[in-house]
Amino acid sequence: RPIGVFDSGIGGLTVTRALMERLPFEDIVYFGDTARVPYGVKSVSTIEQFTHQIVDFLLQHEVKLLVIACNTMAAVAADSVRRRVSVPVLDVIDAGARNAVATTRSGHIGVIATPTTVNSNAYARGVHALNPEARVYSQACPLLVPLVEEGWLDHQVTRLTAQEYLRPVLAENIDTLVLGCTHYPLLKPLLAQEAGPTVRLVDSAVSVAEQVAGTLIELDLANPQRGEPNYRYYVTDIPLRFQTMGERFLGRSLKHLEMVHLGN
Ligand code: DGN
Repeated sequence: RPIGVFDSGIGGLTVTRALMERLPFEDIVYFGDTARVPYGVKSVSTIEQFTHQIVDFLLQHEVKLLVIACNTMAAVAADSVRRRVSVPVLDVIDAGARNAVATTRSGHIGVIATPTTVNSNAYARGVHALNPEARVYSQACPLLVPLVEEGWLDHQVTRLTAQEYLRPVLAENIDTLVLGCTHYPLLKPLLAQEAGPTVRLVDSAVSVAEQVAGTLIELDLANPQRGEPNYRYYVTDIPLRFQTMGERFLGRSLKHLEMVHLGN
């Protein structure tokens, strides 16, 4: 049975990529709600309703485990998804927060994310549940998502923007910086340079892939076959842009892409 991965749009493909690299024999079904992205500006009840529709769709595909790849959905709807389904549900925020606590030495952790994720305080809650002494300094970076989607991954404009956003968190002497948005792994080289050698980056996509690997072993759910895996992608809007941009996010060609309609 496949792993189900979902996101409000295209960004969750960075999580899918991390899963493909960490678990090369697992089948994956990806769902991106491209017709209704961005979720960040919507109310909690709307985001929950959309999320439940996606979860129901993926359960029809008999997924053995769900990964909430979108930080915004994880921040708002992870608990209600866990109450609804019987398969394990892992999410980028829980995984990123755990990894940050394991990584930091000074206890000063920076988090960069979209405004909705920062306002939800979900990373800080996740960190404090594990280490109440830790200090979390969050910074919303609304301009980074469009810059990544434009493909300006090593561009002077992106560098200056990152410098502006990072200045206040770096001033807090952080030793760990959480990339709390699906799009930021593509900026890792630039962010690592701007954060400097004393700051370790925590990639939520890699963190959740590691958690998935552990959970599959723990629950004896790993695919025993060692053949070519099956990857499928479902989106809710015409997938023209998804195809070209998706290959950049995924780092490989994107096949078996289909548009579907979710009920309202
Ligand atoms: N997927 C969203 C996140 O991880 O926060 C970012 C994309 C968006 O805001 N449209």
